[in-house]
Amino acid sequence: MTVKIFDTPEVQDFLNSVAGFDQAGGNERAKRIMHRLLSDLFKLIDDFDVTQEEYWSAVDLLNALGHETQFGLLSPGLGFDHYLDMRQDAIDAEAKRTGGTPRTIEGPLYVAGAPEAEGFARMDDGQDPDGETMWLTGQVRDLDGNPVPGAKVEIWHANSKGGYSFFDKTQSEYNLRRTIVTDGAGRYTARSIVPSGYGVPEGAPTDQVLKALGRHGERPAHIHYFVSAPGHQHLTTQINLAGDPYTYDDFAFATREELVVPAQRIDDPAEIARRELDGPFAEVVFDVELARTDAPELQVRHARPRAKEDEQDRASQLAGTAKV
Ligand code: MBD
Ligand code: FE
Repeated sequence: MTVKIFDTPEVQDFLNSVAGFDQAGGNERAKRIMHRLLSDLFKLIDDFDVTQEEYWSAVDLLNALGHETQFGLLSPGLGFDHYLDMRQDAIDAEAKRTGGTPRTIEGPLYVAGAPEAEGFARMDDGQDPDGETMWLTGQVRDLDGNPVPGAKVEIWHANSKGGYSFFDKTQSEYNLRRTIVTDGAGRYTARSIVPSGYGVPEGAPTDQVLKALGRHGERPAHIHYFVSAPGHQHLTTQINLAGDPYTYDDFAFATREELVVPAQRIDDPAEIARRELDGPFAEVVFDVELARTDAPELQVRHARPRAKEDEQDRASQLAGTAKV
């Protein structure tokens, strides 16, 4: 087929009308972005001779994604989350904000309001029969190596089946989700279970998209972190456990070399007794370095709709940073 209509005055005028350029109301940025988005898509339809069948199957897929609330899952799969990180890294570099533990994507499975503890928390509810005990610990420091006491370390991860509490209704409330405030030496410690990797549900709309690209929907075993402290830059990151088949083949593109951490199996009875555990365990050590900043908006996570979080929570977080 040789039909090409995109560059005709009719189509260009049509795009201006669709984007509301001839209307007084609305939002200028929304209009400009929509105009660009629709122009790119209209041109694509022309260039690839997209058929009626292809177009309407795409509409159907978008409906299915929305119906199953999977846009937040497809987003990292299509690289948007990592691309935003790459841009944020570049923005930080331009502003001479360098150093510290690297960021990586938040993902779609955070839930606000997890129980808070000082220094130590047990994160698992003891109900996962396949859960291997994990001892997860580390120190939060500034870029000069000084410990940061009182830092907030929010941790969330999957169970032995790769499921997250709240989204997986078989788990108890806030299972494997805790906020730990670092002790006087800047340390945090959690007793939990070793997470398994996550897999996009077979046959789900996100899986259909990935399959069409010849890709899989697997993530390696990983542990999510938000780390914040007054006077320091908020950090969103994750660690990927070494040795997982997907450690370097993550469908969500979250792996960074500095964030690959071994889980070391320990069966020395003295070490078991010292932690008051009942058997061998896997130890994971992850130290975090935070850059200093006086800017309140850099001390809190960016706004985004999150489970159980509302705008008021953010307002009080921002107010909290101004105090110290
Ligand atoms: C996850 O656990 C996750 O962290 C991401 C980014 C996507 C899907 C599942
Ligand atoms: Fe995750």
